[in-house]
Amino acid sequence: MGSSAGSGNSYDYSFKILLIGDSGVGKSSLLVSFISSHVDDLAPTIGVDFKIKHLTVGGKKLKLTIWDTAGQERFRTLTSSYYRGAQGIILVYDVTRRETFANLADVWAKEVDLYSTNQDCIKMLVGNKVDKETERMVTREEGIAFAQEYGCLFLECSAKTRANVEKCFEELALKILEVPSLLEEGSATVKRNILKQKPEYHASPGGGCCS
Ligand SMILES: Nc1nc2c(ncn2[C@@H]2O[C@H](COP(=O)(O)OP(=O)(O)O)[C@@H](O)[C@H]2O)c(=O)[nH]1
Ligand SMILES: [Mg+2]
Repeated sequence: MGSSAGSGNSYDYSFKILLIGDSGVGKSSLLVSFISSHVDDLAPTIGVDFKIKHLTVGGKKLKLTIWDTAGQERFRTLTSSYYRGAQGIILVYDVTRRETFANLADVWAKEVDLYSTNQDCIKMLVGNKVDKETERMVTREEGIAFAQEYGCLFLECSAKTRANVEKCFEELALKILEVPSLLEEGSATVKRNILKQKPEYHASPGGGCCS
């Protein structure tokens, strides 16, 4: 019931959401955990590029296109196109690995500021793997402090137990819905009109790759 597959899905808004953070923090697992309602198999994942999830938040029907890396974060080579046009960015660290938390400030937050095309883009800091409480190396208070300093939302979650996973995407979506400029970008009506107005496309004679 309520499957999000198929083309018959209508929606009020469509948003692009990114997952970023060090390799191994659980970005792909969070995505899988959110998309499918059970996580049997938490093997290390290779990237999936993106997945689409339909959900209703705040009375609005949303289509979330959630982008995951294909492992390029290992080489710190996420490109500007990955960031382009995102309305929401989820910055993930592993609460059991301190360096993944430090790298958010040293690396990822800087990239976000450099590349994100929308100034109003909503950011959310997520401390993952809270099921491994005995191995915790980053306190909840430290997470809150960084989120305040950086001006973003904050949650701790577990892709394994699914604790707070849905909440994380829903709170982000709710916040995006409060920002008029982001709403406009994500509006289904606007998108349809742009498509209608698009002039006929003529391929360049030489078969050039750029459009
Ligand atoms: N215990 C636990 N392990 C997790 C959790 N999330 C991910 N993992 C494991 O951490 C490893 C890396 O996860 P992955 O999703 O591939 O991380 P990514 O590189 O950020 O995409 C995998 O072995 C997962 O099974 C979690 O919430 N709890
Ligand atoms: Mg991954």
